[in-house]
Amino acid sequence: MAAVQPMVGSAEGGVVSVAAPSAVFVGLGANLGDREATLRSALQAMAQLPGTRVERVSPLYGSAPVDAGGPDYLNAVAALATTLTPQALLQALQAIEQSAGRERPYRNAPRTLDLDILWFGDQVIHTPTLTVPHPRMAERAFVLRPLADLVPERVDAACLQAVASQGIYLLAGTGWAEGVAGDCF
Ligand code: A4P
Ligand code: MG
Repeated sequence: MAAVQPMVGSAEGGVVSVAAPSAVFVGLGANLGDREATLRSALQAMAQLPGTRVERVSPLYGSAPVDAGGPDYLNAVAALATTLTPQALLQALQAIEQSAGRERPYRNAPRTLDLDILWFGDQVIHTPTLTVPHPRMAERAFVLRPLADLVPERVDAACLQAVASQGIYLLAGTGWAEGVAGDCF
């Protein structure tokens, strides 16, 4: 039987935190503004969330827009450990997107910052506001490549091969996020 975890309530009465941290992978993307500075600020903001550590950050990639227009993206993936619940983390990530000036004129519009929850521990979530694993991650080199840098054993070689034709290029090793993540690299 699964252990029952102590929970912490929010001012609104919802559960926002549990005792044991979950391993979470967050996809970061930006194709407007000072993209690298925005991604670094986002990592710093994630590291300051309650009960949250940024454990590792992937290398930084440039990528041509997939199913979208506009300038090339910068993309990366961060591995977090957090005691926040999935919904509380989603809300916190959306607040970080907003503070980076995110606008949503239409689906897949160019954006200053996009933060997507890829995996949240081994949870499978289907709510009106949150789907985990992220439903489009397996189709996207800009997610799979940096994810494979962090956890190669969890990214299927055939899936990587299937997206190999998508335009993606390495821009910087893990040093681009120096000072934000823990000491894993
Ligand atoms: N939502 C549901 N599940 C999740 C989740 N796992 N993580 C909901 C985050 N949000 C999730 O997202 C719309 C709604 O999805 C949210 O309100 C949340 O409740 P959004 O970021 O506001 O809008 P969006 O951009 O239209 O959706 P999304 O899911 O971010 O788009 P995609 O599918 O991720 O595509 N090409 C390159 N090269 N690099 C990119 O980063 N990104 C996209 C965005 C398209 N093409 C790209 C890139
Ligand atoms: Mg998003």
